[in-house]
Amino acid sequence: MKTTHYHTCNLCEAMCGIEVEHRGDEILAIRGDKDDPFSRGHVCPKAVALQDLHHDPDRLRHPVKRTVDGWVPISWEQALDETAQRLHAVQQRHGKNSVAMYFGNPTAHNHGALFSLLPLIKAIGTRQRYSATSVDQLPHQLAAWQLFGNQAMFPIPDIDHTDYFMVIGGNPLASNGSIMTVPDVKNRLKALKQRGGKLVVVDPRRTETAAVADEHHFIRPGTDVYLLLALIQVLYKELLVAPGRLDPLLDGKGDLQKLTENWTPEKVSEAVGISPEAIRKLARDIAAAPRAAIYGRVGLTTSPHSTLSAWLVYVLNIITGNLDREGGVMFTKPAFDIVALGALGGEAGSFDRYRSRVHGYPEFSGEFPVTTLADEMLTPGKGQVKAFVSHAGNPVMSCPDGNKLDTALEGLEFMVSIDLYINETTRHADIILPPTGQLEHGQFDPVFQAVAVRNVVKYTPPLFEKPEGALHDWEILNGLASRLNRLKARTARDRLQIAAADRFMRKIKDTGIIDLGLRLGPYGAGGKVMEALKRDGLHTLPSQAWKLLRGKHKGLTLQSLKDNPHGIDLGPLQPALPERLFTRDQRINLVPALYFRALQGLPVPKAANPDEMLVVGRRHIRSNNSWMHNSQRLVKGKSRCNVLIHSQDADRLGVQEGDELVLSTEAGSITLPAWVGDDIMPGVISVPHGWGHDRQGVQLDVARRAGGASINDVITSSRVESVTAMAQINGVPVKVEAAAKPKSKKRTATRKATADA
Ligand SMILES: Nc1nc2c(c(=O)[nH]1)N[C@H]1C(S)=C(S)[C@@H](COP(=O)(O)OP(=O)(O)OC[C@H]3O[C@@H](n4cnc5c(=O)[nH]c(N)nc54)[C@H](O)[C@@H]3O)O[C@H]1N2
Ligand SMILES: Nc1nc2c(c(=O)[nH]1)N[C@H]1C(S)=C(S)[C@@H](COP(=O)(O)OP(=O)(O)OC[C@H]3O[C@@H](n4cnc5c(=O)[nH]c(N)nc54)[C@H](O)[C@@H]3O)O[C@H]1N2
Ligand code: SF4
Ligand SMILES: [Mo]
Repeated sequence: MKTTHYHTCNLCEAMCGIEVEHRGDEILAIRGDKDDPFSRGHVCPKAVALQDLHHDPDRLRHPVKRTVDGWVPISWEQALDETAQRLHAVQQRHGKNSVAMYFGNPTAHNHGALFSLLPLIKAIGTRQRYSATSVDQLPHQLAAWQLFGNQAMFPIPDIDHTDYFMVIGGNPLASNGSIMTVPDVKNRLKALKQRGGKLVVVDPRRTETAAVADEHHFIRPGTDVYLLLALIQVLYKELLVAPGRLDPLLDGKGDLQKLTENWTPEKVSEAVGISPEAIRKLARDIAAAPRAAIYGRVGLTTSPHSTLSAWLVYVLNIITGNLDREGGVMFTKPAFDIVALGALGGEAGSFDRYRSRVHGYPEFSGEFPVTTLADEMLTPGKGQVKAFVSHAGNPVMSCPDGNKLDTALEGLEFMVSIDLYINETTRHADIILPPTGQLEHGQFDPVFQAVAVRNVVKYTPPLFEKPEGALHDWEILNGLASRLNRLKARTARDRLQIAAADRFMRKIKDTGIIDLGLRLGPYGAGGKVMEALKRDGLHTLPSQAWKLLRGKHKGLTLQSLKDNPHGIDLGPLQPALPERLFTRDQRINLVPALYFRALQGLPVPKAANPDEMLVVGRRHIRSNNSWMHNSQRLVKGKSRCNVLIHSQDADRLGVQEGDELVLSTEAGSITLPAWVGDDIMPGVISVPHGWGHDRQGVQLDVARRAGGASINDVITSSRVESVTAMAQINGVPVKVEAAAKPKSKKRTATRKATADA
């Protein structure tokens, strides 16, 4: 019988509602859910490919162990026991910090995994924690914590009401938004224009978003900080600073003015690549707009000076009166309030409480930057990393110096990956623990609901029953945490407590935690409980949890969400300050000390070096970081992994469309075909990441044949941002040469990977 199920796509941050038509286990069609009040029927080609993921023969469906005869299936009991024992043994031999953990991007898209993460982190207890954060949004988190007192308190562009939307280093038409959950962004941008608003894009490439913008300014990669400083300088100079309602809450205004006064448009123009007149006009336009939202994303947070740039974007919104007002950048009021719950759990943010062993890089929020992960494995001495846990990540493809990490993983004593596939990273594991696929578990998005452009909430139950003998992510993580805790337990009482915690988690399940979170949230009936929690701390939760879960409440519960399968719209974003501030004094210091120091040390920008080409990234609607490449429908056609290069540069190098280019640095080199065009700044090349799946042992049959090479084999991990040691993957210099022409011209990409050589 044909049945329709409503679900939420969890591949990117947009949370599109989907309608899945299926007959038993067979998926017949995937379409946009027109009744989802938020995504309004929008989907992209990736959602349709969820069926390929579901049916993919390469997707692992049971735990596997590596043996001399290759991968062999093992039981869950054996897999979890052995993993816990081996991790424990490594820690016994080499100390707590000899186990490293890495959490990849999909962790944030999987509520079950999110809920079970902290217990596992606690059970392992290592300081060697890493995640995709330090190749992505770390500077935003740092700025949110420093300015607003909570690393998860992101200002979100009120795209549906703004009159002026400035996008710096983001391409929402390809990415569908990030730290701005905005399904159907194309129509939302159309509406912006229809009401007379303006879209301005600042990007080294004329992107899909730039193509529909009213204004596009090419910017030299890595120079956003200078543009932002000059904009603020002009605002002060021309008496256009007007923080409005929030003015009485602000500290550090004098410092800000002083620190920016010398950064005139003339001083930065040449390096930035935008004329002084154009910079002045941008500043005036922002000030003149009744409501403006300035937004910076991956291009801004993963390029040089990202710490300062991310902070200055927020500052620019604040001093023009656009923070916390309709049509500016606003804070969400999420039904499952991870922002407040995180703060309660002591996760509001931290920086530099301790440093990494090899390079002395600062901790951020309990993690080290991925730029040191390989070196922590390769550098002998006390505290050397000997074992590795990866969850939903592919750092060999997504972190700088992929080859080096590839080599480092080879030398470990033990590695376990919790992942759906044998990819470039997980191929090094001793044991792989595959969770249920996207349509086999329920979907709830505590992270992305908290960064959405409207207040929305939705839960969808699994489309397919969990297959016999499969485990969800949260069950795997919980199983591992319980076993590790048991191995560490000293007393009978410890063991009883561990067993009780394990039983509790298995009883309430992921859905129980969603229910609890909703009840505790601002639309639940948990106001009183929240007060009690604030007073007594989160450790009182388990004893109260059952009462809360069982109690009858008028407010929002899981049942309300089950009754509304298309999701619930909780209205537009609303002003929330000062109440929502997590700073101790409930004020905003515009220039926290770390930014003060960093700004004082900022070098005067240099004009572009004509011999150097800067690489930037590129996302495509049919791709998703380093995965989803095993779907034929998404990868079909010509390889999209190529080098976009300006015709002027192509002429200089004597290359034409399709000719091969060699990109190299001290980290390594790759060869990719040229895509010659004028939609990119001269001196800049654009290359997508996550491609080149032909490494030995990778079990992705379609992806292997899709071509390309990994740009992160060329980007070095030694070039780090000066404050946080965050990765710099955008705006970094790369040597670009024409490849020696072979006698018979080969168009497919080849890769010179040291690990394979
Ligand atoms: N050069 C360059 N490098 C970049 C970027 C760039 O723009 N340019 N972007 C960076 C950014 S923003 C990010 S976020 C990172 C991403 O980097 P990572 O998070 O390290 O890698 P992904 O490619 O997202 O790999 C996700 C893995 O999770 C698995 N997976 C998918 N769903 C699930 C699930 O539900 N459970 C489990 N257990 N596993 C699952 C997939 O099989 C896949 O192996 O890449 C970064 N790297
Ligand atoms: N289709 C698709 N959607 C995705 C993903 C995907 O892989 N595919 N990945 C998801 C993830 S993990 C994330 S984090 C988001 C990212 O979402 P976005 O931030 O929108 O990411 P990109 O599309 O990479 O856009 C970054 C832009 O920054 C520009 N840029 C590079 N360097 C600089 C610079 O120094 N200054 C300025 N001003 N611009 C610069 C690049 O040219 C590029 O256009 O997308 C998410 N959505
Ligand atoms: S934009 Fe595409 S990938 Fe992202 S949630 Fe929507 S359908 Fe899924
Ligand atoms: Mo990301």
